[in-house]
Amino acid sequence: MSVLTRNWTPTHGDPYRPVPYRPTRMDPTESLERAAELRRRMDERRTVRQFSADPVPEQVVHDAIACAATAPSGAHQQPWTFVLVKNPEVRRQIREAAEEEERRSYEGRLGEEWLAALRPLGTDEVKPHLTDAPQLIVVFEQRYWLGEDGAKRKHYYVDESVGIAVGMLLSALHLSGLAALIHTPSPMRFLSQVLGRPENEKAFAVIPVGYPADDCAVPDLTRKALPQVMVEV
Ligand code: IYR
Repeated sequence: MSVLTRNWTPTHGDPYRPVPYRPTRMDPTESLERAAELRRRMDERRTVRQFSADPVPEQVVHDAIACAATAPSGAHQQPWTFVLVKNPEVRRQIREAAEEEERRSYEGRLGEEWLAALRPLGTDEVKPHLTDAPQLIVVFEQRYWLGEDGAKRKHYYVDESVGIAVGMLLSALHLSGLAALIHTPSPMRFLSQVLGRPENEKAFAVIPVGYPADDCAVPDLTRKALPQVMVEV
């Protein structure tokens, strides 16, 4: 692993050194236009499980990961690693292990209440996207910082930080014209092993990326309307 990754403790213990922040203020009319357009575009995002084999421009994926890595994080510790899995044999291993776990889950481990919640989504233990989508990102959360000498430092609000980063990743991919799925095989321990990640990292999500297949279908879902998700006090 590169020094850049392992020694990334940019601010720990440093004094507060403020720098000016003076972004150009957006005109409210433009804000309204942009917000409405963004709302419309984001409402078009769908979780996709059937991908075309067509390649996607890899730079778009790199840019989306770079966008995700701008997320706010606890104590600015940026506790994330995005593994772009290119090796087809490694992807085959991930699919095999994930489908093995999912088989047990769908055969009963999840319990009837959970299975009933999933029924309208049409999911099952078969995960072709793990090998067939043109790109696969596995997101790891760094539960703590691990120095090369084995020194450890606590990371704060890791789940929240990585969750925000993944939300930004999904938004960036969608707004760049790509489709994605957030897949959380459970348990996910096999991913650390297959991808050779260090002990301080824990798999958070598996994200196949690509274009929807020509015959792609999605469940007929509705989103809660704004008054159902927002209260004003
Ligand atoms: N991890 C399983 C099951 C699953 C769980 C939830 I919560 C979902 O929203 C969708 C699926 C799978 O990926 O099939």
